[in-house]
Amino acid sequence: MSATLAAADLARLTDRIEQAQRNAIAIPKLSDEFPGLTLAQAYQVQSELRRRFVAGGDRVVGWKAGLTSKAKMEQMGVHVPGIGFLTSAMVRPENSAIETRELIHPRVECEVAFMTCAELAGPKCTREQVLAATGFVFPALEIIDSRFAGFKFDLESVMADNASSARFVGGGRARKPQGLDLRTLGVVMEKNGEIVACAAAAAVMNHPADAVAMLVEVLHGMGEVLPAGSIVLSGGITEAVPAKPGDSFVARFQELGSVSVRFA
Ligand code: OOG
Ligand code: MG
Repeated sequence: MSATLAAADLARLTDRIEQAQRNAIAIPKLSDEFPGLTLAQAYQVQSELRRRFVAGGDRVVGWKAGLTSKAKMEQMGVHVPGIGFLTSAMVRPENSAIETRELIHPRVECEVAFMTCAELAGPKCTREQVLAATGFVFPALEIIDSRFAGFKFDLESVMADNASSARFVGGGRARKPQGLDLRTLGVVMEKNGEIVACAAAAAVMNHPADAVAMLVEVLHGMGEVLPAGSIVLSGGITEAVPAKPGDSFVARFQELGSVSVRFA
């Protein structure tokens, strides 16, 4: 068990992330300023960020798993998955225009989203438990925006930065997971009408429900549970695609319909 951050360090590191996010100005990755930052300390920063947002009136509406596909891991050079929290301030309606100027260097990911109908908790969570606690799955686009210069980071820095969470959009058709094969579920991502990525959802840890199980286990380590009624993003199936003002994205999912977003 690594040492926890002293209160002054925790406040300083959390300030850095919060200011970078509020001002949409990139900062050096956190481990440059604080060498030796451990993963446990990084999650301590993330939890402090969450506490501040909730104190400011945001609601935690769910959680996300990140770096859960090989495509994402290779793209970012980080080969361990992690988690982040999702708040009411990050949700945008289907096909809405994302304010690009509020972000630093946004990228778009297509993901299978879960809506839970029972609590999930504990040190060991299985795919079967996740599926039994899932009310429905639906297609989502996540807009990530690393607060770090050049979108470059290590595992510790990115988890302190709430796994680059910025915005997300749900759409398509909600379906019960029973009767769907979430491994062979295909997705095609289009940017400005051209196909830019395609894959099957098994790219996410062989089964996207396994990413939710991983998330529950990491939450347990933080002393948290996944409440019923949580939205969970299971992680980008393909690599993330950069977005500029004027760009539009559509992810077309087999069985689940499509979800779209635009950038203003
Ligand atoms: C970290 C967040 C990754 C995903 O779906 O894999 C993520 C990043 O790549 O900036 O959200
Ligand atoms: Mg993601």
